[in-house]
Order: sequence, then structure tokens, then C-alpha cells
Amino acid sequence: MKFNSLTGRFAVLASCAAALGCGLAQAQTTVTEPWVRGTVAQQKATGMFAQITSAKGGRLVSASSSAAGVVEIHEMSMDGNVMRMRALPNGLELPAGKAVALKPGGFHLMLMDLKQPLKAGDTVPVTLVVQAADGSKETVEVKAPVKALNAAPAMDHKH
Ligand SMILES: [Cu+2]
Repeated sequence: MKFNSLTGRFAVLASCAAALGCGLAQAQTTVTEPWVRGTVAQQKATGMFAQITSAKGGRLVSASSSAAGVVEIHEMSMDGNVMRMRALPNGLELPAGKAVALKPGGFHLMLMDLKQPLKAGDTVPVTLVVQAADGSKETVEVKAPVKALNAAPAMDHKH
């Protein structure tokens, strides 16, 4: 009987997965093209980038990763000739239905206190927390592949 109930449960899980989201809140936020910049030995911080779209709008309020002690939401911008990076104390606004780009030279997630160097081919699990206008929170699990340090896209010319 025990075996039967176990297989029954597996069958239910499988059909849930196939139907995308039975019993779960409908995902409002989608994350596409996630990636993390690889690091060299001793390097303790790096950036994660992606496209984030919130269907109904919201705010990226926090993030975490098992690969990092701390994850902050950062903005990079030019201040005269100086590139500055700052944490966004209120998180990142996600306008309804509009993709927000986290990219080198702009918004990014800063993975700090890295537990180990990140090499191309690794995958970094990151959990994003998005708060809706009504205060409800949605967590989004992202698996971000690591790209080699020198494999930055052509647009990344600001560093
Ligand atoms: Cu940063």
C-alpha cells in the first residue's frame, strides 16, 4: 500500500508539472536570459544579469543565492567620467508587462561573499522576491549559467 500511495503521488506531481502550476499562484514574473559573470580566484563578488518581466507590475525587493553570502540589487551609472555602483534601497521597479534589463553597465544583482569561484559552465541558483502593489510576494527561482569572465557581450564596453 505504501508503494502504491507513493507512485500515486508521483503521478500527481507529474501531471501538475505538465499542466504548469496546479495549486500554485500563477507566476506573474518571468525571468529570461539569466547569466552570471564568471570570477577569478579570490574574487568575492560578481554580477548577475537577466531580463525580468512582471505581468502585473511590481518591485524586485530582494534576492538570494546559495552561492553567495549576500545578494544586493545594484545600479551602475556614469557620474561624470566615473562609473558608480549603488544599491537600490527600495529595490527595482518592474512596470507591468515591460521587460526590465539587468545588464552590464546598468541594473544588476550583485552576488557578494561568494563561497567559491564561478567558472563558465557552472549554474548559479538565484531566488528573486518580487512584491506586487498589494504587498503580496512572489518568489522566482532562477538557474543562471555562468559565462566566462572574458565572454562579455559586445555591448559591455563600459568597464
Ligand atoms: Cu554591483
